[in-house]
Amino acid sequence: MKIAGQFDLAGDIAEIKPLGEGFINDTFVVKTEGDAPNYILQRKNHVIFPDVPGMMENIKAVTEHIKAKVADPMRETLTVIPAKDGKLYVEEDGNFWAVCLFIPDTTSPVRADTPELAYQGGLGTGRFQALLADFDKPLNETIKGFHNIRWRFQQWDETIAADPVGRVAQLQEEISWIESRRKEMLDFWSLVEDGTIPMHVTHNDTKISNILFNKSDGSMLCMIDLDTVMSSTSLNDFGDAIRSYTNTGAEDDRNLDNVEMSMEMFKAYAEGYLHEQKASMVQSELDYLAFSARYITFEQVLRFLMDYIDGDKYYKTAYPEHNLVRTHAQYKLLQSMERQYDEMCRVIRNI
Ligand code: ADP
Ligand code: GN1
Ligand code: MG
Repeated sequence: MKIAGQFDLAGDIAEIKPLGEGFINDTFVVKTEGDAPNYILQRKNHVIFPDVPGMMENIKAVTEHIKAKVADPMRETLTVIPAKDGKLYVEEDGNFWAVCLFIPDTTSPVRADTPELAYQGGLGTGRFQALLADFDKPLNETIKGFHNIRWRFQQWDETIAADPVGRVAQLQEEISWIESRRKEMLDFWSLVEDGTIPMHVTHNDTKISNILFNKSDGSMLCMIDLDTVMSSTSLNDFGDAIRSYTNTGAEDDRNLDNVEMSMEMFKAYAEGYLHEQKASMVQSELDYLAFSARYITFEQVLRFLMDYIDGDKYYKTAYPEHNLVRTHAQYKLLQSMERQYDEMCRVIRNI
């Protein structure tokens, strides 16, 4: 209440309730009295995002850019609500808080149950990138080297060497999953570094719970969770979405038999994404589109395992082995992608 009251809200606060299952921030819905709009209040994790003011500037700039182009600017992108002092955040006791408008009559599913939903998700990501294709202001790098596997390997090497909670010895098999793919992943990233694969403004966290769909007809509406909007390769957005939308199990499934990459969902998502993006992509992007799913899923295996080795400091966990369970489930998904890779490439070529 004390925090929410410092933002420029229309209407009096009726209640504040926790929401969502993000791994990083703490999210609340602020309900107001009467006809006033509701709001989303978030405590931004400033350990993970060291420059929250810079991050909020990014979000403001990107959403303003989108608003100028869409038919329904209050629903098709987030609306940042400033504090009463005009800042885009409130800092209190070392924590950073931000508010945006709650967009009603939407759903944010945690898994894709139908190809129609996957298709809509692909449209959503593709459209988001298309709307930002001409965004030309510099963006702050909110997390250093976020999808840069060379940087991730540097962190990885340091974490393995430090072994702060003594878990490395028991994880030799899992560590070999990472090491055996080091070269192919770095080779891919070299193409981004040398400019063969171009940079764009990208979302960087395109899992299904980071997009809102219209409740009425299931159509895509709005990309949310814009904390990681930065300059990167647009392949990462495709790859991360495929990691999420095509998984027949949960990201942290204990039953690995549940986890496979669904080719049906892959095809549907790719059709949606390419519907928006095909015309503006260069050949190198098309060539590596299917690979990007393996790249990001590999990166996710590395990040979950690295956090487990590091003593679970990054991701919120629900139980002590959670990051290891996530590692195994995402590795199963990666293997499923590797097995079906030729077919994934064929699907992309056919579209
Ligand atoms: P986190 O960074 O913790 O993942 P998100 O920004 O993704 O936080 O928000 C968590 C959840 O809250 C989303 O998955 C969605 O269900 C809901 N949500 C977030 N922003 C809005 C919004 N503007 N309108 C409606 N629901 C939202
Ligand atoms: C985190 O914040 P959230 O829950 O949407 C993470 C992503 C991971 C994802 C795995 C800033 O996303 O990179 O892919 O968990 N976000 C950050 O579910 O690290
Ligand atoms: Mg989220």
